[in-house]
Formats: sequence, structure tokens, C-alpha cells
Amino acid sequence: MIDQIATTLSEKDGFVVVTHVNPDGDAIGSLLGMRLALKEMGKTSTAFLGADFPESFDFLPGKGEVKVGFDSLGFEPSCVIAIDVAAEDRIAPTLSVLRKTFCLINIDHHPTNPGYGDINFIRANANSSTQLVHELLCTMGHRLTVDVAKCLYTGLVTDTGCFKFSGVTSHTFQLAAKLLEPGLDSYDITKSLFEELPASRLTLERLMLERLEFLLGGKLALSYLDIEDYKRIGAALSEGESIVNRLRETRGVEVGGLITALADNSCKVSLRSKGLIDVSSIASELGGGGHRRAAGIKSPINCKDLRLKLIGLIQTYLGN
Ligand SMILES: [Mn+2]
Repeated sequence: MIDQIATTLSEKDGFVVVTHVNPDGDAIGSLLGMRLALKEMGKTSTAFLGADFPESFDFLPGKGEVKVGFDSLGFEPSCVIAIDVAAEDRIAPTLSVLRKTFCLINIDHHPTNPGYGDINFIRANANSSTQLVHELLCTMGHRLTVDVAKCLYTGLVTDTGCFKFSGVTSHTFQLAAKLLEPGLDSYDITKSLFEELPASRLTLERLMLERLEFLLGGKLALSYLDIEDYKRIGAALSEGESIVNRLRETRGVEVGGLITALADNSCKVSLRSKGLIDVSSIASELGGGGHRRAAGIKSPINCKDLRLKLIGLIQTYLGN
């Protein structure tokens, strides 16, 4: 577990740090935080993303050194460290090749993580994966710098919805205090995360709210977008995952849902619940998955039919 990982990192050299596809704040924070800390320890390492670095996290230190491909690794890696990756097939695709050669360290807080690593450090009740990275650094006796703290704090803030989601306890704030300790200003991070959004995000949100319907006696807030809307507005498809949170913010609403019609007549649905019903169960009945309060579906069924199935299922779960 954590001691074994600490020993491995101390004794070996040459590490590749990876995270999940479509990375969020916790994924990017873990990736950069771990990589920077390894660098501070004098270890040879690289962070690998498998795709272009997401613009919204441009403010974080170390992003310039993140590699897209493995072509120019330049050293002999001994271990791959996967952080915040719930399932092995969610790691950037090329890792399957590496898997045969290296030891795989798996650090994560998703309850569904099966422990696919050679060494696993999984704690489902951790607020963020950056919390686990922090614990690892403490175990190793590594002193926290402002740069590493910035990355780790970003993961904590985003995965707790600015300390707003369920699961936030006194321990969460104790960790936040420790991360701010090296001299970090919380607003420097939260401003970059939440007050520097692209205009396309607000335009997309306006369209989502225009098309909002309250169904099932006001318990379901449902809206609809088309992939063409995203293209016209110039918004990334991942923006849908953020704006859907708005849909459960209303009194009486138990579930918020955003349906997106994709180009091939298939359909993507993002679901958010206040916790009364488990949207991951609903999602898995329709070929998707996720958590109790946040889940998603990608289905070959067209949106019109999927919408009706979805409303029917939510109605059943609500016991109406
Ligand atoms: Mn996470």
C-alpha cells in the first residue's frame, strides 16, 4: 500500500505519471503535483497526458513539461504511476504497451477501482486523488512547496465542488489548511478555476437553460443540446459536464439531466442527483455508469427514444 509505494519511489528512478482520459481538475492536479514532487526529489520522471493539455488548467505550474506521446521519453522508466484512474482502460491508450514492461502503481479514490496495479493505494472516502498524493508525500517526508500545493489544492477544490459536495468533513478542511500553509492564496486558484471561464461556456449554459423543462412534478430538471450547438458556439463537449450541475440547483429538483445528441445519431446523457436516488444505477440500466450523485450514459439509441426511457426510469426510482 502507501508504504510500499513510498519505498518504491525512494529506491527506484525513472517514473511515468499518467491520469485518466478527459482529465478534470483532480486528474491534472494529481498528474502535475506528483510529477513536480518527483522532480523536487531529484528523480527522473515525466508526466504523460495522451492529449493536448486542457486550456482551463493553464495556470498550474509544470504544465509545459507534460508530454502528449511517449516518443521522446529519453530515459528508461521503472514504474508507471496512474492517479485518479478508476479502470485500467481509462488510462491513455498507449499504456497497454507499457504495461508489459513496467511496474504499475495505482493511486485512486474511485470506489469502483478494482485494484489493477501491481501496487494499489485506493481509498474510496478520500475527497480527491490529490489528497492521496499529499499523504504519500508526507509518508516520504517530502516538504510541500507552493507549486506542488497549488496542484494538489486544485484537485481538492474541484472534486469537492469548492467544499460544497457531500463527503466534506473536518478532515477536508484540515487538508485544505495544510495545502495553503506553504503560502498559497486560495483565491489565486479559485479565481483561475471559476472566474476565468471561456465566454462559450456561458453561451452554452444560456442555451441549456432556454431549453430546460421541469418534469415529474418538478423533481426532474431536463434539458437538451445538439453537438451542432457546441460547434456553433465553439464549446468543448466536456463543458456539458460542468453546466449540468446547474440543473440540480433548484428547490424540489432531485435529478438534473442534460441530453446531448451526437453526430452519429447516438446520444450522450449527463445525470446529477442530490442523493435521494442513485443515478449510477439508472445510467447502468441504459449502458452507462458513474457515481450515486453524478453519472453518464453514451448510447447508440437516438436521443428521442433514450429520453423517454430515461424519464420512465427516473419516475420508477422516485417511486412516483
Ligand atoms: Mn478525482
